[in-house]
Amino acid sequence: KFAGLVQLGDLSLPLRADGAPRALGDREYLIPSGSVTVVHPVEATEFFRHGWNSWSPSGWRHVGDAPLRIHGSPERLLTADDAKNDTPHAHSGSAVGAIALADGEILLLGALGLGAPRVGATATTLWGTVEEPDGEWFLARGPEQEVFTRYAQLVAERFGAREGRAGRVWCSWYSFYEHISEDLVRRTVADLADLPFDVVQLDDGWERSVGDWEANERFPSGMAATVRTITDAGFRAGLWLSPLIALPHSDFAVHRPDLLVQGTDGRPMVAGYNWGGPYYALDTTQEEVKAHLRELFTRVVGEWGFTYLKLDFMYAGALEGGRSEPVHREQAYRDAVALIRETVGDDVYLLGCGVPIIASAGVFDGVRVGPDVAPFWENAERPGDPTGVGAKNAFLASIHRSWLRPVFETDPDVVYFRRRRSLLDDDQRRLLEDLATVLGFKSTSDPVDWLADDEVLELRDWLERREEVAQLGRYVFRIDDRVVDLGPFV
Ligand code: 9PG
Repeated sequence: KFAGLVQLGDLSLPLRADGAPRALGDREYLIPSGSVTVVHPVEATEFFRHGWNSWSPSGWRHVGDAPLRIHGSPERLLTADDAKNDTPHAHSGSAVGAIALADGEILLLGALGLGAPRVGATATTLWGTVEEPDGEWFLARGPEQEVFTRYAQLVAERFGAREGRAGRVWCSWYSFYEHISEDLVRRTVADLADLPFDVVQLDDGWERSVGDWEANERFPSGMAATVRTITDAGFRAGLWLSPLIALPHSDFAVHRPDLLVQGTDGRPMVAGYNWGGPYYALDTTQEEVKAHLRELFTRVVGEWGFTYLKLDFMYAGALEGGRSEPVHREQAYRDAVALIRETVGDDVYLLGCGVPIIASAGVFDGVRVGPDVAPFWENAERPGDPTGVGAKNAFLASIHRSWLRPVFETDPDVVYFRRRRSLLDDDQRRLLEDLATVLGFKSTSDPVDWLADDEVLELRDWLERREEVAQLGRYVFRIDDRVVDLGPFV
């Protein structure tokens, strides 16, 4: 155990930890994993809260205000954040947190390990805990962007960072939702053919059931034929799957409930809610499940020919529950993704969605860093849910994760160019465009025949541009010669 002072530049702060801190530089320390408390020098200030999975809320809050979290719905909390470590009356988040100091600098505590690390703050302390010790803590003080970037670089060093680049992606979800078919894909792809997209990605709607990853009746020619439709037009073929979950009525869950993570009641554990009900998680520590995942991904990549995969609802593989092997939940998750990566090889682009963020470093090429966008700004039916679909929530979460760019490509979700079938005004459309430019991931779902001529031009121009982006402040960026202040939208 350690109790003493750490020197961070001209600040001398009391620290209690499970082991002695080791100075990295003038204003940086590595501290053994475990419990950490550091007394910070400002009374009332802001705390940076980092959400556990892709959809979880991230952002700055005044310590005197109510904590940033999902309130009022245990179902939403289970699906879109780390329900096990929720602190209804205290500020806390996953893996990393920071305090804004009076001089404009920050004090950051970030985990360089798994074990569901948690970071929180009170008016006088910044604290860290873990469910299971792994790796180390990074404690640093300095200018905001510099310190976040330094943390991201250390995460990349510890977990690895991949080279995969998505390029420009067309995704079926935010126009057609589940109503896709091979005919619709054929027509849509034909219209996209002279636009500079790299990937055409089919989203949810092709499969027999979540859990049963075979083509449904709307894809009678099979998935290999649909891949040919896409690749013949000159695009990489992408596919959505949520391989670690199964719906209760799926053949998988009905026939092999023993392969699911078990609840304390001796039934499969509910891992979250979507598609109008609960879903279960596969117990990825079982040999039969590993064999199932190898077979699935060999088929999707080797037989069907997809080279870009959006793997969704992956956090379900990182929940606490009854597994056959006693491995920590975040390690079980990472092992499962590593097995998928090993099966598909290095050249397949893996986009993680609904993934635990830090545990996905080094295994995913890209990661969704916010909740779903929608063609409207706010969802009035879901007040108090910062993970509710909508452009505002997607923007707020994503912009507070742009610092993750050294770790993987950061996907803020699609940009809308269409004015029809959308309630977004021109400023909001432009905001999503700039957000995607700043985060470095360009995608849209607009079918060409939903776009007016000037909207097609705007889309083409944006896809073709290779902007220079520089960050000038927390929400201020320079995109080529234009200074863009996103602050007014926060
Ligand atoms: C397909 C969709 C799209 C989308 C994904 C994901 O928090 N939630 O309950 C929640 C549910 C669904 C959801 C996101 C969050 O959508 O993000 O892009 O692929 O699945 O079903």
